[in-house]
Amino acid sequence: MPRVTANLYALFAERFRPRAERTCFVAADGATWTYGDVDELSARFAAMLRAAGVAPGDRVVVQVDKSVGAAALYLGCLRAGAAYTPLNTAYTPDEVAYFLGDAEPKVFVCRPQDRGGLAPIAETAGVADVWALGIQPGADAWADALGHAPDHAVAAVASDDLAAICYTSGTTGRSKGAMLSHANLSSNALALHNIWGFEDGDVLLHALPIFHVHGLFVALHTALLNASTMIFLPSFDARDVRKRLREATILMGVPTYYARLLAEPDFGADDCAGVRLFISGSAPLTAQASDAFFARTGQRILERYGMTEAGMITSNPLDGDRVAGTVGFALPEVEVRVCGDDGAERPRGDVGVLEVKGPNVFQGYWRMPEKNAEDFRADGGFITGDLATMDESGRVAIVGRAKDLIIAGGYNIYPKEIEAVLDAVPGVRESAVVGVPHPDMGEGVLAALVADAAPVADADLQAALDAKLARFKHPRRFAWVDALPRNAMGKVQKNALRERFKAAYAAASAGE
Ligand code: MCA
Ligand code: AMP
Repeated sequence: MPRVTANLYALFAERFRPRAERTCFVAADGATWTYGDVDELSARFAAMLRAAGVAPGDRVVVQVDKSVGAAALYLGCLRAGAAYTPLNTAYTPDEVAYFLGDAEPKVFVCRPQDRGGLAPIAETAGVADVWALGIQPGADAWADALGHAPDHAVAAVASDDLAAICYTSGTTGRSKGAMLSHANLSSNALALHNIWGFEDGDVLLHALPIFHVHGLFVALHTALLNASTMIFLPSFDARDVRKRLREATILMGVPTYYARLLAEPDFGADDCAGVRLFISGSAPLTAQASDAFFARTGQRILERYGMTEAGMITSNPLDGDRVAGTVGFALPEVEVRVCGDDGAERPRGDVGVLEVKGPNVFQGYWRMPEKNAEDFRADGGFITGDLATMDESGRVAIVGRAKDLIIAGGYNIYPKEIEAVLDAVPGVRESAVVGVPHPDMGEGVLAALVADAAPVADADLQAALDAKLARFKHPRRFAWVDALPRNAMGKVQKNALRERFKAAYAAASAGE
């Protein structure tokens, strides 16, 4: 039954409206917006969306730089009941074409500088409206929104109606849209706000991108629920973050953020005096990094684990032991189990695939019934593809991945997608892409290739990648081999490739 109160925006508004005069966003240049300002700006974006014919359930695809306007557009979509569909700004026009064709949005919002190139692509995909939204307050679509009278209505939705579709690449090479409902997002936000002990006066240092779950949901939602001030930086820069830490009480980041803070030789306890909580996730935080941070600052980073399809799943405790190398315990109302391929639970301590069930688990992949049939158990448990152990107390450690996935700087990179591009280059017989240890990004991308005759020039491989895939997915090294190592079943042994090339990759990357 559709209800206004099921709308995630209604939950935020209930929490922050009594504190409307409080500062919501502080931008990098010091400009501020109160909660009242943001409430009104999102109402103007909602009015503009409605005027464009966006109805509840319609998709709005957004590929823009981080700004307060972009955050207000997201909130406007929630108010209008639209399914917000964010895209990484690094995606190429080729990748954007796929997302527009798949999501079939009513409106596509891009950066002003991309509009000329992307508008024809949107037209081909049948998108009715293309808007440009830049970072300049009051310009472009932001100015257009200001020309609309605020429409404070909040769409009535059912709790399982879609609030967002977040694309994640896939092991098959085709990106999948994870459908997240209002209840998925609100249950997760409430749980995190509770277990991380948000309190009055908390200030969040927000340096994450807002096109992924970490920055858009985990960080933004918990702060909105708390009517907290967010120091809203356009991206992560270690020097800026270090400076702004002095005004913050909480920092959320991927392990690369902590590696980069530690790379500042004199970074230490003085920088963190006012911070009560450092949180890490999206990729494994090594015990070494956790210990080094503790030694330098006296603070133990709280590591948590999640994924686009389920938001946050486990977390180390706020009070109690934060154990390096573990991701803690299932969130309240979330059930995790470590299973064999048959779905039967493994004895405690054994390695298996982590499965998750609960109000956080998504509604399935957009228009992919066959994937949904594969990835869900009959009881609603979702098979994460992460390898884990669980001890007697329920504490989980992520020990590997059953899925062929590389995580660099907190971004997921699926080898299959890169192999498909490389295999299509004339002169390449076959390729295998693996992740090898990288000191800054966690993992780095390496491609092993077999030539038809002679190796193809790096520039030709690069040109093929440039045309198709976002820069962060590109292999940083190409290694030509006589043959790919295969097991008896003919499957490429990626572990063998990883072992073979990790030392050479580390040596070549040193000092980069
Ligand atoms: C940039 N580059 C990368 C990455 N980022 N390469 C691999 N992996 C990356 N993540 C490349 C660029 O293509 C460029 O290459 C060069 O590095 C420098 O780019 P630049 O933009 O200057 O990089 P940066 O500003 O130093 O960014 C690195 C970063 C950033 C700070 C680690 O990527 C970041 O903020 N990551 C956060 C990702 C995140 O939010 N993940 C959450 C996903 P070239 O010079 O050759 O062109 S949500 C999730 O995973 C789940 C739900 C969870 O649990 O949270
Ligand atoms: P994404 O698809 O971008 O949401 O990335 C989700 C994946 O990131 C998970 O399936 C894990 O493989 C990985 N991940 C997230 N947090 C952690 C963590 N704390 N430790 C290890 N892996 C993590």
